[in-house]
Amino acid sequence: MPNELRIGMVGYGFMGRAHSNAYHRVNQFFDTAYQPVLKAIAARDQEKTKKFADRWGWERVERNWHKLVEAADIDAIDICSPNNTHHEIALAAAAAGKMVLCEKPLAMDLAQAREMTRAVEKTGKPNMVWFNYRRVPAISLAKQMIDEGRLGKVFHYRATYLQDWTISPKVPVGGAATWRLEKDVAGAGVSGDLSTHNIDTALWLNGPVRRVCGMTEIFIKDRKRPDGSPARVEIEDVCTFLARFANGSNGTFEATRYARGRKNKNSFEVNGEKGSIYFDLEDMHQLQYFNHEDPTHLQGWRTILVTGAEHPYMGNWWVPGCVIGYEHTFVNALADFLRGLEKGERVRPDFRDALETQAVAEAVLESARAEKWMSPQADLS
Ligand code: SOE
Repeated sequence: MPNELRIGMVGYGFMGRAHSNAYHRVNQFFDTAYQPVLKAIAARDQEKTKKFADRWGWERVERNWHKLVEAADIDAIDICSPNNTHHEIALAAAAAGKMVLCEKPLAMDLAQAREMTRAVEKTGKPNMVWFNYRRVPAISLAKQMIDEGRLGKVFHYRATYLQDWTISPKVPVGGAATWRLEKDVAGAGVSGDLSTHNIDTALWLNGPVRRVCGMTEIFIKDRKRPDGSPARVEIEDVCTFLARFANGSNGTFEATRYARGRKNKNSFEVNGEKGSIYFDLEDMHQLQYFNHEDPTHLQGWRTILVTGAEHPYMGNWWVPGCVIGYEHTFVNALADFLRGLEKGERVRPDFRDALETQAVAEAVLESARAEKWMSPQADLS
């Protein structure tokens, strides 16, 4: 009989759906000693929350997130609401002794991220930040290959996160998905929303970043709110930066919502002494690999179809060749979290890892403002 992990979730948007789906699916595909129970949900609009709860099988709706945090029958608070709510909810949940799971980016800024990390660590309970792309099997395979030494010494790390959904001046500031353009709600622009995904993956694959030099731009400075009133855009549309990693490699990062034709191109290439790898989320079941140790007459980039039982997570899904998708990365992440609970092991990325990511993102913005190199300062002291 599995142990119950009773979840209280805040938010019903894009991530509310992705997480609800993961809570339902995880025990159907992974054997874990813990089983999530979709206990209660709270979000801003009661009517919509009720509809969401019915559709996704949440047992009850609470009037607000405070009620979730206070509830004795909830073990873990999952924060899927917009960025400006993460800090307050995480601190309250930690003070109530709950486990905390939080969507990315962890916080509005580094000061908040530090406080949140201290608070959840004080509870001694597990915590996690949903940087789901680590759980793309091809990205996990990249990590495995790097750890196996297949690339040797790394020289270059090159990441992009390209989208195109804000090019039209008609996209409003504020609203269901467009709160991402509102400074008071999102905290930052693409550096928080997109670069943090690239940074999390890079820190995982290539280790700490020592120095960054950033450049940002706001292409459309005047937009409208959903009610038609004028809104000045205060967060960056594009964020490009150079990075020096502690392992001596050089990195380049580019995130934008103005790359016409690119919908969710989250990609990276790593070039090492012995080989290279390349990944693109728009072809997420593949990993490209160049092995310099192949006989010279056979050398060339090969495409690994990452769908076999020998590949990370894939033994829990379908037969070889049957691909999985975006939503499965959340199921995989949750499976890892539940296994961590079972074994009493740290599951990453946690708040401490997300704090490191936040520190890099903040250093990039400071660097862009000051037009000089900066060092990320994640320290908790
Ligand atoms: C932005 O468009 C967004 O929805 C991000 O917020 C998600 O984190 C990303 O994975 C997909 O794009």
